Amino acid sequence: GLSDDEWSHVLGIWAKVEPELPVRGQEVMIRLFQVHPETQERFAKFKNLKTIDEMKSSEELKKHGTTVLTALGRILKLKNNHEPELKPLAESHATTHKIPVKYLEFICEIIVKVIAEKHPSDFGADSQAAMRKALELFRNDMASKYKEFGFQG
Ligand code: BLA
Repeated sequence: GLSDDEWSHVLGIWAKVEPELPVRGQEVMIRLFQVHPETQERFAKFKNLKTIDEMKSSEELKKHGTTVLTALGRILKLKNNHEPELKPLAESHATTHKIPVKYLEFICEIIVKVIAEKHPSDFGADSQAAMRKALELFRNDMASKYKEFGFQG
């Protein structure tokens, strides 16, 4: 797990992101689809969006981005005790969506980059390192739950 100090870095920057979750979520999803187009294919409802403009004007995509960052925020706030929140998410992602751990790595990296671009002065090296560590904990625990649900990830 993370130390108290690391968690306070993580939750400190998250408090700055929270007022703007829908727009940051939208940016994260668009960046994910741009950098890793194979991820877009996983979404029946988004795979037909061709241009960045189409992506930007999709209310559904913005809604999904909000869902993603809201769920992530809840998990981060539980710190090292995220298991109850993680379990149903791991189950849907293992059995219904079948999302490889690699894709979780892709989106986590993009989340760090988007926050770093928008909050350069509030997201210094220590905070970035703490956030990466928290996201790694999230991914590792997702990966081990995946296995419990019979998905190799
Ligand atoms: C749906 N993804 C969801 C839902 C939540 C998240 C809460 C709706 C409830 C559910 O189906 O369990 C949460 N998604 C997250 C989180 C992250 C995220 C916390 O991306 C990242 C921090 N899911 C992934 C990745 C992909 C993905 C990397 O984690 C794709 C590359 C796909 N999530 C995905 C899909 C759905 C979903 C396909 C269903 C979308 C729908 O049709 O509504």
